[in-house]
Amino acid sequence: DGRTRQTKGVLQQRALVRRPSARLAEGLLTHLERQPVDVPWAVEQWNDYRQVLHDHGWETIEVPAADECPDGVFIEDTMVVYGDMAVISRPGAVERRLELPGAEVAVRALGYRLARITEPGTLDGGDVLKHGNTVWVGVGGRTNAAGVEQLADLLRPLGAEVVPVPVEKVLHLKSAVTALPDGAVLFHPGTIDDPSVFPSVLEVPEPEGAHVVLLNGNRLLIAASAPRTAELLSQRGYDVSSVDISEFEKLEGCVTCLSVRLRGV
Ligand code: CIR
Repeated sequence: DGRTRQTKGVLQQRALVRRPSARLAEGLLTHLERQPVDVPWAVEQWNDYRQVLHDHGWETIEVPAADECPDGVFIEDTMVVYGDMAVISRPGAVERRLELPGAEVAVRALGYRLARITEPGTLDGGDVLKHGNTVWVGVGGRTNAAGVEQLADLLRPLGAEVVPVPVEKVLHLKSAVTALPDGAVLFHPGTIDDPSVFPSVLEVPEPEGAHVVLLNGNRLLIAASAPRTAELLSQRGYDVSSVDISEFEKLEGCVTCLSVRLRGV
């Protein structure tokens, strides 16, 4: 169908990405002090990130750039994709809502059914962690209780169980935790109040190491700022690729939020 494609017998996975805005340096900050951002260097880092996805079998689809949106590169926040449905988010930061139309056009063109988070709900894609049919949603930062309820109502018919997780110390749930292919949730102490909501956890030595992108099989993408976590994961049998995303980290971004991975349905 329109959402998955077979190329030479291999499932073609696709990821949405959005080129950094020339105004990237004006991106929102919540927990960090503003630092100068080198935009040309950010574009190089973004190209390297894209390249790693390509090298691991992902086709990257560029959502039209939104130069008026400094945070547009953090495309993951614009939607939640589950099965054949793309739920267009309603970012908690009003400034970021201009990012939605372009993202919506791109995901609709790939054949996904669309739904939306609506007022009074707010929800950022970065607050949503999926593993199997469990969908953990961070509440308290950019996402509110109404946003979580709406997402639960939309995803329940698809068999998902939505579990709210309080988030206070970090911007998004996925700024604190992500899940390995076996479901173990990576976390760094102090970023999440109650890791016991997750059935299986693995503590990592660096806060930046708690974010990984699952490339395929046992291959992971991690930020270059987390070398000790990369080592730990290698020892556990994962094949780890590191990319330097320093310019995005200055804006509270991480490896997950730079793409929307479409794993097919
Ligand atoms: C923001 O504050 O919205 C951006 N500067 C960073 C968003 C990062 N997104 C994410 O972690 N999912």
